[in-house]
Amino acid sequence: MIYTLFYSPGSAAMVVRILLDEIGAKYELIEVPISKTEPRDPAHLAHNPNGWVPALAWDGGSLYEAAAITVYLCDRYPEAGLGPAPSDSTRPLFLQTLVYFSNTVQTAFQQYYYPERFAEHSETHAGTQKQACRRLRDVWQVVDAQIGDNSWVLGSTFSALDIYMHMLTTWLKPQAGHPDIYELPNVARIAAKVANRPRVDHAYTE
Ligand SMILES: N[C@@H](CCC(=O)N[C@@H](CS)C(=O)NCC(=O)O)C(=O)O
Repeated sequence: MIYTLFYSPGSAAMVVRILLDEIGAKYELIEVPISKTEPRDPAHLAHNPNGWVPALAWDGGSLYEAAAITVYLCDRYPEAGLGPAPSDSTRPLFLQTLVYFSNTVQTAFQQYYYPERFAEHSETHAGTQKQACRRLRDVWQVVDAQIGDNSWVLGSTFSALDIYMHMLTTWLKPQAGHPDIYELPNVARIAAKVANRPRVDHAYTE
């Protein structure tokens, strides 16, 4: 099977690209425009009507939402060891954290990067972004406390959560008022280990 990944460098599609690499799956990357001003590629819209990346397509199916694709790939390729099986004792924490990343941490980033989706008038956008910075600090603190002294997000086992979290840290802009990763020592420790993985390094430095 060959997957098609609708993709943009540095975006939420990075986790999917890296998971495909870690799995050893065959895929083609289709780089699509995602800026606020550019029209969307119709082939991309056919798989995600929102015009967001990632969208993953294969012969006979497709899926969007980074967290959903993460669960799909982990379950579809259990031999890659990227996520716990449904019967595993760490599965609840895996699902909870993945949904928290997608639903809460990513939403706080969206409020910063797309303030016009959260506040009607342009003169209120700066205030919306300031509020997003506070929210980012709060929600990242929860992640850092959850990790504590653990080696990986899930505890003692590396998983797709570590790759997902590393991707989220690449969106932090301390110069814009986001928390600095060094305020989040447990997050920083794991993100640094993930960044050193050859497939992650390759995807981000290409
Ligand atoms: N909930 C979606 C959000 C994906 C998302 O926001 N992707 C961004 C890039 S990081 C995007 O495509 N932005 C273009 C837009 O929002 O129009 C997911 O997790 O897959």
